[in-house]
Amino acid sequence: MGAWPLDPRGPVAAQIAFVYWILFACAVVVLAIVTGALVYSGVKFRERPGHVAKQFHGHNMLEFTWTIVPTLMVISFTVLSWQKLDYINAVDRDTGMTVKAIGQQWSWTFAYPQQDTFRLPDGSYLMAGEELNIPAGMKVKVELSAKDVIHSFWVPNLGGKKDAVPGHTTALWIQADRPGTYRGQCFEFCGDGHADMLITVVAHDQNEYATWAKTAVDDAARLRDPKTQAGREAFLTGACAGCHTVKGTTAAAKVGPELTHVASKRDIAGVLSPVNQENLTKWVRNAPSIKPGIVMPKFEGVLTDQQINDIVQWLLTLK
Ligand code: HEC
Ligand SMILES: [Cu+2]
Repeated sequence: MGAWPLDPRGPVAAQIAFVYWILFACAVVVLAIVTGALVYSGVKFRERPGHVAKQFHGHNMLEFTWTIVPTLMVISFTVLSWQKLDYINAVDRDTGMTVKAIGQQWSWTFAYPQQDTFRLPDGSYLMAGEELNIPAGMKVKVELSAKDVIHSFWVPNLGGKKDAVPGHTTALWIQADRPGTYRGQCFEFCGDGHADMLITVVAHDQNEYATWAKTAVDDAARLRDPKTQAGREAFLTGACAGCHTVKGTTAAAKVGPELTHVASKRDIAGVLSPVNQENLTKWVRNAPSIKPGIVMPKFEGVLTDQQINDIVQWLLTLK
């Protein structure tokens, strides 16, 4: 059914769907009884030739019933919700793994635990944008924070939503029953790019998770090679990362195409080939002169020649 809360693929979503269906069923029953009684009385007691509509006031039994029954219903809903909230909010109970999700306009960055599995040769730990990879069947605590404005983390098939607030840490937990890809969305309007602030959770078979982590760490290490560090940093901290995605880094924006494997492409933006140092330099210096009307601005005069060269050297490693 897609990214829909009533198609639960994990325990938190399942509990929420359970409460939803109970409330929904009760609401339908109440609606049927109330409208049924209304229509029945309207027809049965209406004024018509040979029948005068009778007026009467007060009926203790009826009034007692329609006070007590809704009160009991509301109390049971409250008790039920409290119970489920206790389960949903128990982020630290039997947690298998903790990841940090940092929201910024307009993407999420995920920081994996400081464990050997996620350790890069330079001593840092795996961080990546766009995709959160977890083992299936494991309770994963997600610690939320935000860099600029309030965002909200929501992957409907896996769990409830929670705000990510600047200067504050909040947390929720998710768990996927089976391996698969689950889509989510920032759920707090956070500016122009809000609709593109997507979340993808990929759940791997527990036996294959270590293999995924190894590949991700190797890729990240290649991206963080000290020889191309200057270019990588210029790319990630500058304007480029505001428009482009490079998997395995914090660049996860969607305005321009993904550049994860740009060095293996046959051409640049369909107009310049091959993809080599000379053409990439031309492109980054002044893309609009090569492809008029595109959103990507020229960087000639904005970045120094050295910075452009560094960035191009790094792009050339994105095979
Ligand atoms: C305002 C958004 C924006 C910014 C900032 C931006 N780009 Fe782009 N970039 C684009 C768009 C849009 C395209 C696609 C153009 C097309 O194909 O028509 C593109 C295309 C590219 C391509 C070709 C991709 C391909 O698949 O062929 C490269 C390489 C590239 N950009 C590198 C950079 C670098 C390096 C920077 C930073 C110095 C940067 N971009 C900054 C929007 C942007
Ligand atoms: Cu957001």
